[in-house]
Amino acid sequence: MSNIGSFDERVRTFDWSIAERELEYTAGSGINIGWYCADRICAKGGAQKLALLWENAQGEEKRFTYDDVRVYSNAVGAFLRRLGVERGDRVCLFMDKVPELYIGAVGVLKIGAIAQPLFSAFGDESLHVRLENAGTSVIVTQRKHASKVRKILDRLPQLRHVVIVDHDGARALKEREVAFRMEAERVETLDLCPTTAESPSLLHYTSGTTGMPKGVQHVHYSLVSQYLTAKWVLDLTEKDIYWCTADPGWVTGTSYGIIAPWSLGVTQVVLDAGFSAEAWYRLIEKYRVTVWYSAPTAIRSLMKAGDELVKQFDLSSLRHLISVGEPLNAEAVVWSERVFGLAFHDSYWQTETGSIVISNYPGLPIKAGSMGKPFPGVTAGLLDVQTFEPITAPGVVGVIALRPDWPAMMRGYWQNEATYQAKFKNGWYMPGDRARLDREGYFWFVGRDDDVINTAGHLVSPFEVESALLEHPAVAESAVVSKPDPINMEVVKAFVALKPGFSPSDELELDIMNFIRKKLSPLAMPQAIEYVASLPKTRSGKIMRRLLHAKEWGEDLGDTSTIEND
Ligand code: 6R9
Repeated sequence: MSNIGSFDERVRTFDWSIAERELEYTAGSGINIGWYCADRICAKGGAQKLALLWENAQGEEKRFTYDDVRVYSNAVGAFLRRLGVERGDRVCLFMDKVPELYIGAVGVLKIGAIAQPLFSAFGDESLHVRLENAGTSVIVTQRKHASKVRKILDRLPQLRHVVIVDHDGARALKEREVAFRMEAERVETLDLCPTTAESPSLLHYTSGTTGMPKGVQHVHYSLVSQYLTAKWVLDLTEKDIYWCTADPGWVTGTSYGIIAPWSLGVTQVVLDAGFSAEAWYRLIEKYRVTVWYSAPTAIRSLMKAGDELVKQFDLSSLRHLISVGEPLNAEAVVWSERVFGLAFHDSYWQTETGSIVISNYPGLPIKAGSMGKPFPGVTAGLLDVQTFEPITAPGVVGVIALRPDWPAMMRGYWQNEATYQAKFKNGWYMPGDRARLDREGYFWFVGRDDDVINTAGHLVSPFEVESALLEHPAVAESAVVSKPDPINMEVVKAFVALKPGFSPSDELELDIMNFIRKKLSPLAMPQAIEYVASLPKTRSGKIMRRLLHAKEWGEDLGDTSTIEND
């Protein structure tokens, strides 16, 4: 079935020029992801092929051919240029999974601007921090999200325009707002920005342990990795109907939800709706989805919905399943094999790596619970957690380390060189995760090497939640840790000490939860709040999150000798 041939053979003969040749790219020439995702496919005879099969929760449907993607991305590019957007400017895409988000990203890239996708459920504070940090000059959004932008406009003097893609014209536009209808005109030609390999393409914000979210800077050359990993790991071919369930607010939704499928000329399906097991199976049945890229939380939710539901649908079109974002538990692999007749293949990577770096290859035996092996052309190993010396013995836990030499590796954190440099040691890049290696070179994920919370595959910074909690009138101090959860793997839990004059109550708990949901996002909202008189701190005054975390997970508390107030 597969594109990839023998894995061992691929490793022996690997060279990134394999992808460059297929993309007809030669070093030093121009490369523009936007052009590759639309114009090139049309030029190769794919103009009438379907690029996007879209539907939403209300049952509205839309179809776009590659020629539609080409002309409408031209329209977006031309419109932004008229607004004064120039090469290198940051354009934020803040929308639900509407066609304007996918095609808009292609348009932004065509004019050499930097696409900054942000998850549409972000609240005003999450949005503000990221727009301010990036110095974003234009935000493209929908009516339903515009109020969040209005709230922070005063604090964002550099944000020149708020483009609304579904303005009905009936209501008055507010300050800095402009209306734009992507499908109003087929714009046949657009001067493509002559970007080259190292020209910036996307800026994706991701959460870290300390400090505010970091903007991960990618370049147009990332295409080379995204194209080849999609071909070999996702096993995408021209005949496939592909469904990537990720939102382009996160990296999976851009690398493998826009760039990879469209540069390969594949037809993809997008469902702009919340999760429902029934709706998901119906979508697969209706569009005859063949390749499905999803995430462990979704798989666990499907498991919970039961085997009987699966039987009500004809899912026989499916031929390859891949998962990303969190540890894929062995039970989920065994379950998918039983109900779909296909095992989910794990893939491991992150915002910073831009493309898959470790995975279960098609054709390579799956060890349920393992992430698989490094992609050919990616050198991965483990380093001792203390000395950073390479570990070769099987079974020993170490930090994952990668030689940063594949095309999609980030080029930096936006205006944060120190944090970027701190991710490297002796020529290795450390993604911040721990794993074990077995005798056959398979990687087994152990956990994060930091305090970042992975809830339903989305990274949440405890620091960001703690900072937001402090803005609540009742909160004196707080500590945020993860708490185990059967579906989402982890959820956010907050320990809160109240200011004098406030007393614990269920009402206050709800109020605090909602406060965070609105300010940050539903993902960052604590699912549990525990009131405490004070928080455990080190003698130097640092909150001991580690201790609270260990309690939540029923782990050994370790060395507590530095605690001030037991
Ligand atoms: C693509 C994406 C990255 C972090 C990563 C790790 C966790 C991702 C995983 C996995 C276990 C897998 N992660 N894939 N953990 N097994 N297959 O998810 O990017 O949002 O940046 O998250 O997610 O901790 O470092 P991002």
